[in-house]
Amino acid sequence: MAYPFELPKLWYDYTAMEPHIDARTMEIHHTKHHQAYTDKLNGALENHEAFHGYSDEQLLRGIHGLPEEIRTAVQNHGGGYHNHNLFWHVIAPGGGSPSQELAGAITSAFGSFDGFKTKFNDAAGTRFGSGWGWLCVSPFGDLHVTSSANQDSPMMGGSTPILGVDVWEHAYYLNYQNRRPDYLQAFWEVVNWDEVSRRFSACREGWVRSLTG
Ligand code: MN3
Repeated sequence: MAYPFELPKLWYDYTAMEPHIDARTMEIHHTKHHQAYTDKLNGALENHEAFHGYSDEQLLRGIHGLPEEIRTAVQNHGGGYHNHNLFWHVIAPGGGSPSQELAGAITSAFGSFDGFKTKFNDAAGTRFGSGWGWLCVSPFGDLHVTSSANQDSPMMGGSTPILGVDVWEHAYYLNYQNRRPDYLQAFWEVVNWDEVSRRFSACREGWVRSLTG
């Protein structure tokens, strides 16, 4: 995907994640919030044709090389565009479980699967204000958990996110109000482990490819 960026279609209904994520939240999140990031990213790039051939991933990885007048807009709206693409892919009705390869890497990085979940929930739960919690693969192939502010992408720092949870209030407020920990608990019920495992394999194999498609 490159300029002009388009709002991706979801392969499931807005009701698909209920009761964990309610349909109204899904619909507003996709059609209003994600659409706004898409439109604003396009707006920022409109008069910068030199960057029209680059994917959102390439723009974020190269953020420090962008002209100053569009750098912040691409960081915010390109990040928002990319992060939400990832989010829609890494959730699915029914959940599933990690591949053997990913499960082994999680155990070796965090001691146990529960240890990983605790660390991820802590990172996402304690992110002050708006942001994201992440499971990332470093350029050297190892897993780590982190969080980011606003729509900042771990790709700006060279890591590749393979699982992300949106902790902006727009992601959970209608159903959970201020109870972010309850939302984070419910999130585990809809993690699309097949997709997270696929992304992990792709990183491990060093594929140069867009992870948004
Ligand atoms: Mn969001």
